[in-house]
Amino acid sequence: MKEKFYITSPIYYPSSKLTIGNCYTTIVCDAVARFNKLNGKDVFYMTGTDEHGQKVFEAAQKAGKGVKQHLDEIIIDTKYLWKMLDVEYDKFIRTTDEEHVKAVQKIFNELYKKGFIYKSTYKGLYCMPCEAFWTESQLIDGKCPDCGRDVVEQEEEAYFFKLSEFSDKLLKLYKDNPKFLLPTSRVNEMVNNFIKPGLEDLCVTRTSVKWGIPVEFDPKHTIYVWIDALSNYLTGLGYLSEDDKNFKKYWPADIHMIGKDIVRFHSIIWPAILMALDLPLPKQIFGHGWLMLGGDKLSKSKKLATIECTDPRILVPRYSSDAVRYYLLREIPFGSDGNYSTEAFLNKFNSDLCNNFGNLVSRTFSMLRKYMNSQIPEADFDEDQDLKEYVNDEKQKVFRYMNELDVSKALSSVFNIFSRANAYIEKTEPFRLAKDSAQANRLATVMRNLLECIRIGATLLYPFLPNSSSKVLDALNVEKPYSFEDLDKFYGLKKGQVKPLEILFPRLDVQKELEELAKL
Ligand code: ME8
Repeated sequence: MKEKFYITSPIYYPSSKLTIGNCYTTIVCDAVARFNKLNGKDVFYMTGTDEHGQKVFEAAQKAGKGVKQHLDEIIIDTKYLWKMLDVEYDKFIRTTDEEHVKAVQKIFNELYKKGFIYKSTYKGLYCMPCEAFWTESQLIDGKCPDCGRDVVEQEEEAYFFKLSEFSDKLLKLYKDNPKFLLPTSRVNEMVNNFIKPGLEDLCVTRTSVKWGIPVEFDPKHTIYVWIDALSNYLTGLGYLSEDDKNFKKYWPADIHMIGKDIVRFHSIIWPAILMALDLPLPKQIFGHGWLMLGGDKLSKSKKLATIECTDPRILVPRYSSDAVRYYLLREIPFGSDGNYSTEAFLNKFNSDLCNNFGNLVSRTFSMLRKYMNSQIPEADFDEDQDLKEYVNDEKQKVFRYMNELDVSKALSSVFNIFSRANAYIEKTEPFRLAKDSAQANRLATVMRNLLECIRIGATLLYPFLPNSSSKVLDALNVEKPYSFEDLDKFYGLKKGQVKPLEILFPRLDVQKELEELAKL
């Protein structure tokens, strides 16, 4: 039986303005999910939308639409965006789904019955855009520590979750499971900023917010975002529903991938809720960095000070989904922030996708057509061991980095294979060998080795850039579903003729593109 692997991205607040910064989490998850599939695991990847709260309600009113209609339109748009970016999920959960709503009510009842939820009065400082309450000490210069906007004082009857009871259990959790929260710097942040100063009980209902899931036994209260939102990871698997086979099969999650802004909710509140429910905890929470623009987080609610183009709906049709995926996956280093600039995006397109990967494939295919009528040749299997060792080493590195979720370095190792193969062309000069009939065997070996480098590189690349890599693999007659098992041996191509292949990444005139994008 295959080993199961359950990975989740955060469920997004509904917005038709998702930027490529927002797309980052989902694309990383897609790459990690695909990687594990090729590695023989039974993968379940879930994403979705977080649809309750005052902000959503107000946005619908502003648009002059019913909330449900407003949301349905955005969700169509979001799903279209994931399709554009070649994101393949196994389930798209909406927190307005009936199954989710019912299960969240049951979760709330259960926590109440077990004595982890009680009724009291809440007085606090509330940030409306972030839908978060803050204590005085958490504010920065009197403003919301997350978004820097004003907070307002609010008081109301509310239910509370006894988060304060979980400090020791959480400290023990981090200590016993050093890989529970990654990168490890985030653990210090949680311990020093939140747990050591003392966890306060958490307000988990609102009476002022009508667009939310009502508490079943006290319906003037709606369940406040985080119990509702976090529970999606369970309810999307059918937890507490008639059909809970996915829950039984996939829970606990192997990875919750999230941005660093929501680490507190995932590594403090979420494990506390699960402990209270007596459920197993996720194995790992990974808080990645942000994509920044001119020193600020790239976000849908902030106005852009520059004319940078960050809209995937413009970038994908113009430059391909793989170009956008490549930039994001390469640009955000492990756990830190990365920068976005249109110019860097276009330059990377030219240097890595066009000059390295694209050029290797097109040179090799064109030489093969000229010298061998596109037939895959036999090789002298003993020659060029250094090339094979290099490819094997980089392949191992890809596995090691992916195991640590260092996606950027993994992708960089895949591209090292292409660089090495390009250097192999320079060194062996197949165009010279072709002129000398005495070198026919050597030419065959060189061409076969190049094709195998491309096969291995493209298979490793598939989780990251599924579109162009599958075009290449298809041209090499490698059939789907791809598998990393096929990479155990350097020689894996079947005899036959390669198919013609279009130019994968046509070279861009950066200056011209910048001017045209500015016009858009
Ligand atoms: O937080 N770079 O939703 P959300 C990288 N609904 N990641 C970014 C980013 C950037 N510039 N901007 C946003 C929520 N993100 C909640 C989640 S989960 C139970 C509930 C990431 O739409 C952000 O860090 O505000 C988060 O992981 C994701 O986009 C969704 O953000």
